[in-house]
Amino acid sequence: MSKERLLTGLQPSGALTIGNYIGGVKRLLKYQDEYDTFLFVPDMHAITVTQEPALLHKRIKELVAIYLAVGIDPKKVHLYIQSENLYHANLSWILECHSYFGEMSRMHQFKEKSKNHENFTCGLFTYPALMAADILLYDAKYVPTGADQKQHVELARNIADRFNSRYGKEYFVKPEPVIPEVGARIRDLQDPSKKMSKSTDNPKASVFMTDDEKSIRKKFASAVTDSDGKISFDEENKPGVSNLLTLYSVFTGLKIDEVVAKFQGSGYGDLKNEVANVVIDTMKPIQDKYKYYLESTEIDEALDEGREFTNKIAKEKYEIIRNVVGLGRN
Ligand code: ATP
Ligand code: LTN
Repeated sequence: MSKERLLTGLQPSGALTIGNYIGGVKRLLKYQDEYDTFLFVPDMHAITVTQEPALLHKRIKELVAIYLAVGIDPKKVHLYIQSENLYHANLSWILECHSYFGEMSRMHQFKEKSKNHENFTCGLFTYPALMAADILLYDAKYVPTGADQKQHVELARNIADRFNSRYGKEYFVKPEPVIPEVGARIRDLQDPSKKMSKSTDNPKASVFMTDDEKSIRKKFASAVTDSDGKISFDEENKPGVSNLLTLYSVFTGLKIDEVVAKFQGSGYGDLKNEVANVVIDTMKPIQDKYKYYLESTEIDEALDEGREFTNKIAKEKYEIIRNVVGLGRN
């Protein structure tokens, strides 16, 4: 039996944090064996806000190198760049013409991102139609994302439904968002009331997958804790210490209770040091591979293959949809 399709993309908006690793990238390793997996770099989404062109090119490549370094196998996964497939933008236009101003205006991300700016782009507003095109072009059934993207996947589902009923056939598969169960949410090291995020302004707040040993140690050493001095897991009253315990747990596979027991009688300094050790031990081999891939031709080979493969599928789908809505000659 053929595998079901799963599709996702991570924006090349900055280096990935260990939060992204735990909550996003690591999951992909499991998916690549279970599903027909499409993994792409949504670079066209990135330019909805201003980007420095040279830096964007660099980040696209770095993101693909990270994927390969953690063990994404391009023999199993279709790995490609959104802008190298013109059908995404073409289908996006047709979908824009099948979505409503009202529903787009209700997207939380747009409301959030446009709130503090006088000048935001039209692309920022129509972004969910492009995201719907990314998904619907490939008949993807499952779309793993962070909770903040759930609404966009639901919109894609609604657009698919509307399109199918308007034209009287299942032209598009209705996608389902796959949101991780309340798993480990890694917190900001300087303000543990927030989640650790790649687009932080405070360099001490996030540990990046590519940080060297010295900076990982420094960041954990200066992580905000509390003045109680006792190691226990209490996310509400001791968010900083609980975050460190969570990190130790996810990086070693030990249960939280076991971690708490292990550190009974230790000080915060020991805990920070040990967390730094397990993070460094996990990241070191990934970083070595990352450096290797950045210099190798394997990135281009994987992306060329992904581009050829996905262009064929996307073209077929796009031609059907173009014809169905009455564009061009039939
Ligand atoms: P940005 O700062 O650009 O908004 P982000 O670091 O908050 O990015 P996203 O791009 O929103 O991350 O999410 C990418 C993936 O990483 C998602 O699957 C999300 O669930 C996961 N993720 C992000 N931050 C964390 C975190 N702190 N802990 C666990 N998982 C996370
Ligand atoms: N909007 C997503 C990135 C993204 C995506 C997609 C994810 C663009 N197109 C299609 C899943 C499926 C984000 O900002 N994380």
